[in-house]
Amino acid sequence: MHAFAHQHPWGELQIVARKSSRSCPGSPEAFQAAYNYPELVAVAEARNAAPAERLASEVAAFALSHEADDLGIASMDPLYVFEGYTIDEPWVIVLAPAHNYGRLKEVPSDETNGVGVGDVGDQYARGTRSSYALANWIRSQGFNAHPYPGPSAGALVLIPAAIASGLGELGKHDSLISRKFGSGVRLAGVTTDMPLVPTAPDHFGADEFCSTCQVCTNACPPGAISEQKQLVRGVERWYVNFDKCIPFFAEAASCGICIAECPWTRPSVRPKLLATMAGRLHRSPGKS
Ligand code: B12
Repeated sequence: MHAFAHQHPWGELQIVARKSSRSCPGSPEAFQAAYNYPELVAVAEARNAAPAERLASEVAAFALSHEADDLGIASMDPLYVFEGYTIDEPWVIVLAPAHNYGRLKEVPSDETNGVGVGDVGDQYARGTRSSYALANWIRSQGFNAHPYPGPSAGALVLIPAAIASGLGELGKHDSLISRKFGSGVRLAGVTTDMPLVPTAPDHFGADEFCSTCQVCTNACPPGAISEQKQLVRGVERWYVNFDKCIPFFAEAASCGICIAECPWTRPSVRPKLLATMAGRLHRSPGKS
């Protein structure tokens, strides 16, 4: 079930990236906790018979008190599953542990003793603990549940599931931008057959903002982020050239410049952007 590298088409890449981040001081310890998978408990025989609305709010309360800073719920879609894998459970809960902005700004860095990479590791570790705790709580209520944590998240493609669940919009840098944390957010998933209620998608203007913003495009050292949307597998959307991104990522022993530099990630700027974009969407609702 887990995200072991040899099970994935991009497993080789993950091994290279993990090895190179080991050469960054401070990062092995930070990342170790993300790969510390607890045991999954057996599914209880007695099922919690509460209605789906009640179960969904109990899931949210549990997750928010177990290291998720936000969450969303979506119906599972085969589009969220890597080719060659199946996920049978009908619901996906996407958990969002938020970055510490100051520490995220240090990725990559030679001078900070790997501290910035440390926050990436710390948030992955929180996602691992949070998703396992939630999966085990759901199992204790008599339903099946599987966690998808860490950098790789197993068979689950997290960003489209996160967007469908209302956690945010796809940014120009190909990562999720959330209303609450900007791009400074990690993701982890839990799939389940517990009856739930989906949370609505959230459109707050990040997509429109990205179409004129150049910050991540200009900040990306290998110039991997396209200025305009591209046709990707039949859909027009933001595009990152990973033939440029990945070599830099590996050589720098991790990188998070695009998400750290994103104006939405800056805590002092985000509220102003939300207000500006709310006004713009209100004036041109047809475009939203
Ligand atoms: C492989 C991988 C990498 C590889 C390759 C990058 C890539 N995107 O393919 C490398 C190592 C280079 C990498 C780098 C980074 N990654 Co990465 N990566 C992944 C991983 C494991 C799989 C992504 C994947 O398969 N991509 C291949 C295909 C599917 O990519 P794609 O066609 O471009 O599609 C992407 C998006 O467009 C979107 N998407 C796909 N289909 C659709 C359909 C629709 C309709 C929409 C709207 C969107 C959408 O999701 C895809 C995932 O990025 C995910 C975890 C997961 N299981 O989802 C994390 C993940 C995407 N990475 C993440 C992050 C943060 C990063 C980095 C900033 C590094 C860092 N410091 O952590 C950089 C940013 C690079 C960039 N600009 O995207 C986070 C994103 C969090 C967020 N805020 O959105 C994730 C979700 C990990 C996590 N658990 O939090 N990553």
